This record gives sequence, C-alpha cells and structure tokens, in this order.
Amino acid sequence: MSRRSALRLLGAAGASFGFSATLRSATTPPQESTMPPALPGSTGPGPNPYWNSVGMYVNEPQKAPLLLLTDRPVQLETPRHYFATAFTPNDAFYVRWHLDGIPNAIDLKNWRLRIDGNVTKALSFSLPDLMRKFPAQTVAAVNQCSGNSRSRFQPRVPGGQWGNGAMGNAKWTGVRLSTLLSAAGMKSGSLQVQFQGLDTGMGPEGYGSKAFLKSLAVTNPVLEDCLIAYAMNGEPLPLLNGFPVRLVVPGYFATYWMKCLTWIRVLDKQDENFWVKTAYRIPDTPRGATTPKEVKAGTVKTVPIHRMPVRSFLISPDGGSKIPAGMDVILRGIAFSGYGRVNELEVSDNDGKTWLPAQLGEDFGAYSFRTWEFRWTAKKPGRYFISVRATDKTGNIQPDEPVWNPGGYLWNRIERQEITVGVAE
Ligand SMILES: Nc1nc2c(c(=O)[nH]1)N[C@H]1C(S)=C(S)[C@@H](COP(=O)(O)O)O[C@H]1N2
Ligand SMILES: [Mo]
Repeated sequence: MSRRSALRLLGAAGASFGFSATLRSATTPPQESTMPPALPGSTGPGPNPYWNSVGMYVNEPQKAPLLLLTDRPVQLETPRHYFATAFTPNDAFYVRWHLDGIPNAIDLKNWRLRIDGNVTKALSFSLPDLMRKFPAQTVAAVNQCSGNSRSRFQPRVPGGQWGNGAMGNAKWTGVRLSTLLSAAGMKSGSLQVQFQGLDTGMGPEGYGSKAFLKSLAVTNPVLEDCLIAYAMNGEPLPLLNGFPVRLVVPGYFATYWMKCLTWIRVLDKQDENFWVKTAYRIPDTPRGATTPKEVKAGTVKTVPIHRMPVRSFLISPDGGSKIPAGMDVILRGIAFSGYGRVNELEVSDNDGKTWLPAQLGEDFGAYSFRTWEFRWTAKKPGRYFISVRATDKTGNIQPDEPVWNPGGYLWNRIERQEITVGVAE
C-alpha cells in the first residue's frame, strides 16, 4: 500500500470517530421541509438542499478534515463554517484535480518552471530564482471551481456534485506572469499562452488526454493580473493546492489556476486540446443558460468559461439550532464577484419580498471575499427564510432564477436559509 492510500485510509477511519462527528453535528442538515420547491417539468429527487455536499470527512496530507467528493482524482469540499472569515485557511481550502497521477512530492533541486514556444528566448527558473530575481506581488483572490454548487442543478448534470464549498479565498504572493513573459519575449504571431502542471493520467475516457492543459489568449487583459504564486496566505501552498507554484487568475474560475505549474508555452496556433476545446465551455447566452432541449438539438454555441458571476452566502447562523424570539443575532456571511468588487449586500427575512442593506466588512480588493453582517431580531416565533443577495460594481445583481447548462457551471442564484425562531424560555 502506498503512503498516500495509507494516509487516506487512516483519514477515512478517523472520520467515523470523534473529531469529524463533532464537526458534523455543528452543521446539521436542514429538514426536508426546507427543500426548494421542485421546478416545473423536473423528474427525480430535487436539487441538493444542503449547504455542503453530502460526503464523509477525510484527512489528506497537509489538510484539515474535509468533505470527500471523490478519491481518484482527489476532490475535497470545504465545510461551511470555514467561510465565516474573509480568508480560507490553507489546510481547509478545497481540492480539485482531474487526473489521478498527481504529484506526491516535489524535488526542488530538479524542479523548474519553463517558458518556451513562440518566444525569443526560452527560459527556465528554479523556485529561488522566482523568489529572488523578481519583485513579489500579492493579491487577494477567490478561487472557485466552475462546478461549485453543481448539486443544485435541475435536471441533474454529470460531474462532481459539489455543494457550495468548492471555493476559497487567499492572499496569493508571487511573480507577475507578464514579467516572465516579457523576459522570454513573445514573438509576433503569438495567439495563446498555455499552462501545464505536473499531473498526468488517462483523462476522460475516449479522449486520451494525459495532461491537464489550459490556455488564455495573449490579447486577454486578465494576463496582466495573473500571478505565478509561491505563497498562499503567507505560507507555501499545500501540495494538493499546487506546491510549489500555481497560476492565479483573479476574477476567473479556478479551471485556469494551474496547480504545480511547470510549463508555460506560447502558442502560435489556437489551443485545440480537450480541456479548452471541449471541456469547460459555457453557452454563449445571458448567464450561460440553456435547456436540455437546445443541447439535444445541437444549436448551442459555446465559449470558454471565464469570469465568475456575483455570489453571496449566509454562513451563520446555519439553521442547525433554534433562535430564541426577541434575541438579537448577527447574520454573517461573504460575497464576491469576478466582475468587480461587491458594493451592496442585502438581506431579506421574508423570502425575498423586502430587502434591507447589510454592513460590508473590510475591503481586501476587487477579487477577494468580502464579509458582511446584519443585526437581526425576529420578534415572533416561527419559520423564517433568510435570503441574501449581492450587487457588484458593474451593476450585476444576483437573480432568484436557477441557471441550467450541461456542464453544471455558473450557479449564482440567491441563497436562502430556513431559520427557526422559538419561544424564549
Ligand atoms: N495541475 C492542475 N491544475 C488545476 C487542475 C488540475 O486538475 N490540475 N484543476 C483546476 C480546477 S478545475 C480547479 S477547480 C482548481 C482547484 O484548485 P484547488 O484544488 O487548489 O482548490 O484547480 C485548477 N488547476
Ligand atoms: Mo474546477
């Protein structure tokens, strides 16, 4: 048995005993009655009504107990309570890989980051080179999987059935991608910059893609914001989150945030690899929405997924315990958008009929989580539905309609949480 699978087994065994059992009771799932109503024409069970996915807790190396989504490749979700603060601890940060051949260890003596392809001068850097030869930059940015909240989709779509915990926010420190690209000198005719990590594997059946490759167009202004990060919240990245360096693409979905980055290639042709041409594409429609019927008809034009739509979450209280009537409670949560900072957060305690502004927390930059709080007093006992909605600088506001596309991407519907208020005794 390998060390990894031994550790995994230990983690799984641990999950059935004390530690994670305590965590679990702190996030008691809501009752059946809080299931959102089934949508017209739906079949089968309704969307996942729980905040998180419904997995057991596991311990992976360098990680706190996290919710297991799949183990090959390893995919772990962050439990709700970790989102009470603007920054997600490294050990609680969610994990997503596509291929099962992920690195177990990195030998920094031999590890290099290469830049080649359509450049004047191919370059290669050791980790100390990156840390010493270039100025360090820091950005607070949300890393969110394109499929975050996929378990809400109705009808269901294939792919990891994430709850809301396939996201995290960190302060990323590293070298600007543009600095390295200028050092190498992009030649004329350059179309895309392609990124590759150290992981290998079979990829989806029938596609034979042995590597996970992503590209961004050389004309995309986001390249200027990209960092090659060697620190996450002031510490080395956990291996599962991309040690020694990963690409950070502020405002963009995490699919571009290449982990264990080792190879940057400047292409003079369009990238036709599976992960760009076939996967991670969204309908070229408002909100990226389509219908199963249109997909079947083959009429949906698609584009690569890009920026993250505005979202917000209530983190506490989580509905797991009754609140005494007449008592002040502070509702707390987070919000973010890939289209510019969140500048308005509203709360409704009557299922969206009326809204009141919440107090926004410290501003850590346009691409960070922003915390919010709202003092709430329910005078009468009963069931309340708390909804939260954010508006970003671009004027995007969260809608109360679900979105549907075959990839299970771009979910940003207004969240609602049932809270029971009891008689004060
Ligand atoms: N090398 C490599 N980088 C990768 C991936 C991968 O499979 N391999 N998956 C991407 C996707 S789709 C996501 S959601 C994020 C997840 O980042 P995390 O595991 O640090 O949370 O990594 C991105 N970078
Ligand atoms: Mo992802």
